[in-house]
Amino acid sequence: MQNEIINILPNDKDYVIGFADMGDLIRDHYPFRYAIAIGKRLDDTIIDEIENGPTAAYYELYKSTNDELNGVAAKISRFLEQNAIPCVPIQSTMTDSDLSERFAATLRLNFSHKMAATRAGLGWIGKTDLLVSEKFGPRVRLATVLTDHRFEKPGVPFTESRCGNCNICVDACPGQAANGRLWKDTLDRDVFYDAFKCRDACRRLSIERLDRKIHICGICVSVCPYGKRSTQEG
Ligand code: B12
Repeated sequence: MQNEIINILPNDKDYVIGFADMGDLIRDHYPFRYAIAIGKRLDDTIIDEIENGPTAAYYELYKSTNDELNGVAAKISRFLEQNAIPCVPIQSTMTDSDLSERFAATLRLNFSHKMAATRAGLGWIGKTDLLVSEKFGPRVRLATVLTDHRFEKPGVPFTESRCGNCNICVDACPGQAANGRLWKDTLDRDVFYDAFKCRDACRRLSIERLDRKIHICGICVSVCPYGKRSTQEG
């Protein structure tokens, strides 16, 4: 079953996939225990160019990557359904129904793609709260499919950060959103990273550089040495 799912990916050069046992982590909101975490690599040339803030090319890449990921998640869901396995794809982006009062007050959705990715063994959470994948660093966008099918070979979860003393993303963040503490899976987001400061900086840079009232930045994605290392390795 896992190999058949892996074969649904368009290629293995630009994608990572992992299988997670979520235990009770999402039980309050979803009647599923297992997750398929999917990451799509972001184009290195475009990511290298956003070291000082977002560009029009990055905004286009953000939209096209969401579309591609949603398509892959839908394909995997169709395959599971054809095999009579209940599942639900979680979109890469937010939908209008996500924009609740609770979200406005917390900037938290009921589902975290990054949590599925760490549980699937794809990577850890960096100091500016990005999923740093072993293969492509933070240069990935994510989508997830939830299911109640128990996979034969789930990934080994990451439970702590591998960022060590590196503070490059912390120093580069235009919103000064992170305080440099290392993530582990018992540490809440708000202890090491301020999502509101991040959002304010995303908004300011999107207006200044793209003349749009959106929230994109990407500087932390661009400067991470793990992502740059994956560029050098091709
Ligand atoms: C709301 C949101 C925002 C908010 C708040 C961001 C935040 N970090 O919480 C704002 C507007 C600020 C924002 C900004 C950006 N965002 Co945004 N955003 C989201 C969204 C829609 C929900 C995030 C959420 O609910 N967070 C709530 C907290 C609690 O969860 P979390 O931060 O996701 O992860 C925590 C837990 O998962 C926990 N955890 C992880 N493993 C485990 C295991 C266990 C056992 C436990 C208990 C906990 C645990 O660790 C994390 C830190 O505490 C997600 C999509 C999604 N549904 O996941 C995208 C997402 C996080 N954003 C993304 C991106 C790329 C960005 C930007 C770079 C914008 C841009 N495109 O230019 C910036 C920078 C963000 C940053 N440095 O984190 C990507 C991140 C990809 C990656 N490699 O990590 C996501 C996943 C979208 C996607 N489909 O790929 N975003």
